[in-house]
Amino acid sequence: MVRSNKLTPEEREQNLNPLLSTGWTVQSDRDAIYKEFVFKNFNEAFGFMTRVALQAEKMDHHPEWFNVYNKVNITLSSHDVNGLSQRDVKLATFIDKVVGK
Ligand code: H2B
Repeated sequence: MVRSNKLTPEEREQNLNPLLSTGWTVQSDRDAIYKEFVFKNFNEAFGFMTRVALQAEKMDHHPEWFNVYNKVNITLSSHDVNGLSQRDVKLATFIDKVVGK
C-alpha cells in the first residue's frame, strides 16, 4: 500500500487552494479539511454517503463524518501522517464531483 506524505507548502498552493475555493476550510485546531453538505432530504444525503463510502473503501481512505437528516459534515485528514496528504485532496475532489459543485 502506497501512503502519501504530508502536503508540502507547494502542494498546498497547487492542490489545496482550489478545494478551499469550493467551500472546504482548514480546521483551526488540526491539519484537516472540513465541509458541510446539505441535501433535500435523508434519502439524498444517504445516497451521497453511499457513493463516498464505496470510493473511500476503494482508496482505503475514510472520511470522519456526521449526518443528521439532510446534512452531512465531513472532515478529511490522513491519520498516518497526522495531517493532510494527497489522499485527502483526491477524496475531497471526488466528493465535490459527486455533489456536482
Ligand atoms: N483513512 C484516513 N482518513 N486516514 C488514514 O490514515 C487511514 C484511513 N488509514 N483509512 C488507513 C485506513 C489504515 O488505517 C489502513 C490500515 O490502511
